[in-house]
Amino acid sequence: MLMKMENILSVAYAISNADYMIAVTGAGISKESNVPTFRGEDGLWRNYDAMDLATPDAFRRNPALVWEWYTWRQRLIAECEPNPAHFTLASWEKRGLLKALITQNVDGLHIRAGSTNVYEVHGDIWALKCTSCKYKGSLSSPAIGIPTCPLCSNNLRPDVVWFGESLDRAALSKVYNELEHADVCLVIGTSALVQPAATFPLIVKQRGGQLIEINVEPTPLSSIVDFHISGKAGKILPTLDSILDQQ
Ligand code: BV8
Ligand code: ZN
Repeated sequence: MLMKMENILSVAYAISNADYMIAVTGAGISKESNVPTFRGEDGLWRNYDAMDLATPDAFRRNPALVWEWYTWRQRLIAECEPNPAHFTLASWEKRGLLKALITQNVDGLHIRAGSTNVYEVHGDIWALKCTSCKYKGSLSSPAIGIPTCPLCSNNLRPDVVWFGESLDRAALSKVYNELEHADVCLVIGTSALVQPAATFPLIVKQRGGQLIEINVEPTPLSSIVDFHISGKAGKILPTLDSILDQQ
């Protein structure tokens, strides 16, 4: 994995001189924690495409199947640990280097790594909400079958954002507020294909901010970022951290 030294040194310089650095992350940052991504082989479960299962229609048609998929992911995530990429971002937040973390991941690994100012824009796989009343709850272990509402006995669903569903308005306005403040935005492990999250880095760029992309492959964003570091987040972020320590 060739990391052009001058490239990573200039990225370290941009990070250490940032006034308000934020990060936008996707499934790729949890790949080294063995959480499957949504692309290619990873994105398949029993030959069902994740995009087909993560929809209100799929749940209406077959709630048991959708819950089987979420239970499978919960079991997997329960066995996973945050990796050095998650821990580096958490330590940068503690050192005041990283102001906010916007993630598309529902695995909760950023929070388990110690990050606090985290916006889980697509929800949390352990959170629950009722399909008919206002009940909200959370699971401490993987679901068994279809959980039912303790208030109205209707089916509960994972409190995540499915395709075709809008993101939480209140959370979204806080996210836009962070994007408007940022002068540096790390874009880590996302294919930048799912809206509106894929637009978040563009808002920083349009306001004159710098974009630093970390990904094992190019994405639709790679043509507009200021720096693209090709490689695994779990290797690159600790390397950047050690360079920052030497400065
Ligand atoms: C909405 C929660 C209003 C559930 C998720 C046509 C045009 C534009 C938009 C649309 C359109 N038609 C429909 C839409 C809207 C749709 C959309 O964007 N569809 C896409 C597919 C075109 N968006 C929505 O529906 C959103 N709501 O828009 O509401 C509205 C409503 C109706 C119609 C119009 C508008 C809601 C989207 C949220 C859906 N929920 N997750 C769950 O998880 O169960 S999305 C889910 O998939 C993830 O949260 C994430 O967002 C996305 C996957 O993307 P990534 O995280 O980037 O992961 P991916 O696997 O794709 O890529 C991994 C990357 O990591 C790769 O680049 C890889 O190279 C890299 N990588 C791998 N290993 C490493 C690495 N990088 C670094 N290190 C490594 N080791
Ligand atoms: Zn209910």
